[in-house]
Amino acid sequence: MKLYFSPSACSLAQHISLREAGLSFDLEKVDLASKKTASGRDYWAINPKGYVPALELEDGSVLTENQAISQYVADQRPDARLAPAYGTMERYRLQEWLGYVGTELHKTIGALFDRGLGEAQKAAILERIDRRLALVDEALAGKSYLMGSDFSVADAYLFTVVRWTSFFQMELSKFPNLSAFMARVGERPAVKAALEAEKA
Ligand SMILES: N[C@@H](CCC(=O)N[C@@H](CS)C(=O)NCC(=O)O)C(=O)O
Repeated sequence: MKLYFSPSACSLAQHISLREAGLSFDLEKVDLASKKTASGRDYWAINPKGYVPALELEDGSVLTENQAISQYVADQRPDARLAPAYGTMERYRLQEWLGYVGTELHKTIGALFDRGLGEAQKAAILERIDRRLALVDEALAGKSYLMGSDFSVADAYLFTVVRWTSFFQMELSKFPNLSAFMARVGERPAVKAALEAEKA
């Protein structure tokens, strides 16, 4: 398997999950501006969507979309307990979180990277992010992770997109459970290894 990634982008979530699952995989960096991979290939030809993450499977086919790749990775190693079993109510709960992180957080926090934003637009986005994060903070009360005591692929995704708030000097201390979650996840060996590898 090969993960196409860009440092600190949302592909960090699947990078973390691959390490948490103990799977063997290759990494290839993508320059999102030029759409070229580190080995000089045209990224459009690998993923016609042009964005990361993309996971090249053993048969050469390519799987895209954060939520699909995260669940694919988790299902390769059920013993790692990164996702509850298919068909259980708990699995739908995980998908509920993946959907929330993907559509309500990833795309809202990610919008701040747009340099063309006016002050009013930025303030409206920041207010929306605050409301979305407050819900996560409440949900994490008394829990180590979104699903309870087991770290899941949804946690890897949440950690990845909430980490971007530091690029915008957003204060997370008003969300004590979320702040503790970020520190807890940041201490996981697989997370440290993924961050280190993306820096290299
Ligand atoms: N719907 C996609 C969105 C992925 C996405 O937003 N990727 C960003 C990085 S976090 C990207 O590669 N952006 C560059 C671009 O769209 O050209 C998913 O969930 O996987």
